[in-house]
Amino acid sequence: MTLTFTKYQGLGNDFILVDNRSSQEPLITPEQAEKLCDRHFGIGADGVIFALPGQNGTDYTMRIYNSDGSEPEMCGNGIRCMARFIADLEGDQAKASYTIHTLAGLITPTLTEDGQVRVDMGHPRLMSSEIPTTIPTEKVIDQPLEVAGQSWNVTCVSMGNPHCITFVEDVAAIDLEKIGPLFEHHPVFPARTNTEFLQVVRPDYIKMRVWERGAGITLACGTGACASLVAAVLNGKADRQATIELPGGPLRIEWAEDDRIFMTGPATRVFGGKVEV
Ligand code: ZDP
Repeated sequence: MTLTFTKYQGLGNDFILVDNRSSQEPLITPEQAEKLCDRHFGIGADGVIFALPGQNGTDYTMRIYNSDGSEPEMCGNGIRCMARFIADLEGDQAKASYTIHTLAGLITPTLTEDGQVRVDMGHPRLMSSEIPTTIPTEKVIDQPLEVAGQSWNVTCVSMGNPHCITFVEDVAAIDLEKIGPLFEHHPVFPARTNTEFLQVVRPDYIKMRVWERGAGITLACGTGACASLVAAVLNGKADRQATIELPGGPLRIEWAEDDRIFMTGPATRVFGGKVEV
């Protein structure tokens, strides 16, 4: 079959967007998505995102396949791209704000006048069972974890998807290619995990590098930036509003007093096309 797609990117975290309004199920399989994400034999992307009809009274439903074909619950950069994509699809009918159902619950992106997308990401979850992790404390805040023969102090936060955060002196010095997979597949994370390495430069400015579950090294991770701010606040290292500097550029993250997280950043159309799957 021929699939019509549009590519978008948010800080270099890139996605193939599919207009899936005609069906409740994604138009392609996880295996087909994995092939399309391949940077040499396919279109190239960190994941495929499907804009499906809404559920529970929402405007749309978002589903996503990672570049390895696995399905995460949520995707922060992806939902900014999806908001821009549906506004582009709807043209004159486009709204400033959309309600989107995801496997992590209701997410609400707003297209702002300065061309950014601000997303109400909902609440962070901290209970070990919600991450999920088998690290034997109720919450995992600054707990030791043995990885690659070294002890790391980790904090675990779920933004619907799992994140393991650790603070380092110099993010540039981390051998992500080697260490990332060892965190992702560590036996204490039954659903695997995304891993963020943070260098706190100032309480309102943090550098972050990420190894993503199912996608490896990416230039940015929205849910990861949100989880990182929460972890930095819980460890007494950051303000509740900060800029998270990713290899692909900065994201503005805010942990509001009512416990909701807001993420603000760009989302840009790259190109569209048709591909045989
Ligand atoms: O949880 C996972 O398996 C992630 N790979 C999902 C994608 C997260 C993303 N990078 C983000 O911005 O939140 C898209």
